[in-house]
Amino acid sequence: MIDGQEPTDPAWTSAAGSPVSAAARATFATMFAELAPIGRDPATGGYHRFAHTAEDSRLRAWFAGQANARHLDVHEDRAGNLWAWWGDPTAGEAVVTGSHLDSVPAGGAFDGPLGVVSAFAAVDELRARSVRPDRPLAVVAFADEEGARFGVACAGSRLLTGRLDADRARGLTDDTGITLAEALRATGRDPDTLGPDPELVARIGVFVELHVEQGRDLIDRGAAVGFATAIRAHGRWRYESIGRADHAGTTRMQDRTDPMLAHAATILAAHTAARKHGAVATVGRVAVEPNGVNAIPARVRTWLDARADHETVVRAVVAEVTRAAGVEPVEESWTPRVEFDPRLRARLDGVLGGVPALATGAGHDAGILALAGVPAAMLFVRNPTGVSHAPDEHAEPGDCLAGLAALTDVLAELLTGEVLVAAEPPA
Ligand code: HGY
Ligand code: MN
Ligand code: MN
Repeated sequence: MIDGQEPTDPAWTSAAGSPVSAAARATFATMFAELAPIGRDPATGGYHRFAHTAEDSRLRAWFAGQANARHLDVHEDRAGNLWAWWGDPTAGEAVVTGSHLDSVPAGGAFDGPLGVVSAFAAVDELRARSVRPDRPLAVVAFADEEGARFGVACAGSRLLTGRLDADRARGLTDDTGITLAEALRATGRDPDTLGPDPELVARIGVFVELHVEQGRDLIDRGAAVGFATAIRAHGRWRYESIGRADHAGTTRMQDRTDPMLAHAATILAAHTAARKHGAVATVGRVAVEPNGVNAIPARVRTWLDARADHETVVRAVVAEVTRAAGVEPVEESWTPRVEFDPRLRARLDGVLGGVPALATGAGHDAGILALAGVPAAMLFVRNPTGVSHAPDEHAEPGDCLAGLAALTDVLAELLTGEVLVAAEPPA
């Protein structure tokens, strides 16, 4: 839910001590108010904004509208990501900022959109401060960051950097059997253009993503804004258990081949192994066929999301779950641990004057770009509920504005400083 989404709401317009201009405060609230109804379920307050759907098309239209209103040149890259350029994109290494607009099922309002809204508002604020960039700036909205429809997290940034093979991507299917290629065609795009764009990636001098915190670190440390130090290793695996479909009432227990038993073992093993290894593991999605109350299932698919500080720990958890499941899983996506560039972090910390630094268990496009060699950084904005990927996800207007001020300060430094990223971190 977004409280105070009205541009006139005092939470946004109160001038006392606000770190950003009145115009930016009003624009920020207006942008969130425009996004609020897109994909929102009035019954739960949750968001359904899946890739390459009608909601996605409305979000893309919104992005283009915001870019045009700021005279930024919009283009969609070969991976479906949206870019809005301030300055000539070929005039030197670009400073890029943004996030994503898609959501998980029944997702929160801030995961993704906060970074894109803040990026557009930061352009306004930079202009209000008469900052004259020495290099191009781009606002980006990465496609399909959550992988909620086609199963691969950060699909847009993985395609862009070549971490997701275009042929594999075209064949990914959603739970109705529609392929990504078909979904792209249905929204007027050509799936044959999908693929990496190394020339575009090479032009990114630095990427900074602002994101709502997905946890309680900043609450507990009493800070509105923080820095990311690392993203923990994480992946997704799909287990398929095959049974023999039959009648629930006439099939003796000793005669059954019920795949639900393997499914249950998978879940219990995930919880046991995660606690044992100090990891986290989640089974949040199941597909049962034919999914009838009075029919023994023919097939059960179980998706495992497992994460830990290091890859070896994640692999140990998955190995134990696999033993319990009795079947080898398909690895749908894998992201090794990412340590964000310490040189960049040291430089930006100098700008922000020492905000808390925290590792995260949430994956982000900034992590995928960092894995591709792009100097990347993340700013987090306090989430008073600590909840994410659910309607209770929240950020207070004052903290959103503190995040906007921090992002603006960081971008001003990167746009006008001599060197994008210092050769060595300061002593
Ligand atoms: O799943 C994640 O960690 C991210 O929100 N995509
Ligand atoms: Mn997310
Ligand atoms: Mn996100």
